[in-house]
Amino acid sequence: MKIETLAIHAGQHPDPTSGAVMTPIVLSSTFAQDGPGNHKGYDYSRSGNPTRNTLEACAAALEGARHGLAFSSGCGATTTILHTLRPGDHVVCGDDVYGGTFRVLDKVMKPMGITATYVDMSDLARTAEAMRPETKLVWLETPSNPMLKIFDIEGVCAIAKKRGVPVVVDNTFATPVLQQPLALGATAVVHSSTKYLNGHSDVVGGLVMTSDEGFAQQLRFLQNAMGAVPSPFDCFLVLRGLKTLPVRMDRHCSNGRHLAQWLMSHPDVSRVYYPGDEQHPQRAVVERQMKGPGGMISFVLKGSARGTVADRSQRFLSALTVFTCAESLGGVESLIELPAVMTHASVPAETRAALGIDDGLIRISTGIEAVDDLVGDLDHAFSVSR
Ligand code: P1T
Repeated sequence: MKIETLAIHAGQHPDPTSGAVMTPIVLSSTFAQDGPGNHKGYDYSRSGNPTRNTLEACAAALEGARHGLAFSSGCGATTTILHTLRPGDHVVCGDDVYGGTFRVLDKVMKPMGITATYVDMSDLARTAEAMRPETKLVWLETPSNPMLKIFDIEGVCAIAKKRGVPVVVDNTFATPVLQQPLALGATAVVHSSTKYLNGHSDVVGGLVMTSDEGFAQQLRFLQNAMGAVPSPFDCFLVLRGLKTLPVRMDRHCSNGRHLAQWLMSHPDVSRVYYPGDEQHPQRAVVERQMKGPGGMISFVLKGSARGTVADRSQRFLSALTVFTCAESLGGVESLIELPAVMTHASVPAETRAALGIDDGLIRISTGIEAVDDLVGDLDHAFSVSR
């Protein structure tokens, strides 16, 4: 079945007791046992819950995976995966990742003896050079947050596979509608389901999908042992959001394309980072591995006589009324932020500078509103911020 159908039906059947078409929210923390150890497949909701299992099955189907595991946040999913590692192990990580992913590697895992090397994976030779005998995990985001770099998933997986190292791809920005990392050789896919998968900015959640039996078993153990599980209510909301994911992604892509083209030709913009840009340095990879460019755009304003570019960016964001200045992305509403001050403040200033995350860099999550209203809002902010 195609992804539009799977998003609505995978893992879902009318409830056998009532015929309810929509998956019931099973809030019970515990489940009756006919006798000790004799139960209907559920004993305690941290270990397993019917609403969560339905979400996990649907999400797995969308990524073409055998297993799905739901977590209380994207960071909870990331942290749980990183706990498959042991002191002395090493991670090769894409150089441009969500600030919270960098933070957990640098501030939580490093003191536990798990180190990471950050590498621009658009250079596959440098990626191969970063691998060490003790490398036990490769981690990448593509498109990356917030510079929208594109990495060749198949190329990175080939390097890792030669050494028997698993590859985890954070597919939050692309979603399975636009990119399917498991089919390109990745061991597992991780999502902040807070973003496009839920799509309505009313849940914090994470998901991991994999077809690797050993990895799935390890994660299932850690999901229960570490306990970063989502509530059944949140699982229901993400499941509901998934039903419209393919339709929403179409609109995120078309609105994003329109805004990016408008920004690229705007005299007040000095630089646009956008996977759909025909001049994107990884254009060939975008065409090969993505079905569409997504709705994320980063850009830099030109300065004005009133101060630095960063000052102008602050004025620009404050002048918007349809866009909301907020962290996060992937919701139906358009959001805008300054990564250096907001989502990527935990990345050291010199690393940010090396990556191009200038203090004035602006990141847009294009929503699904009427695109003319979005253009009008930006146009007004350009004028008043000059
Ligand atoms: O926020 P949480 O659900 O814990 O997910 C973390 C996370 C993981 N991976 C990517 C690519 C992400 O973008 C995020 C969260 N990002 C934001 C909150 C943001 O505004 O970029």
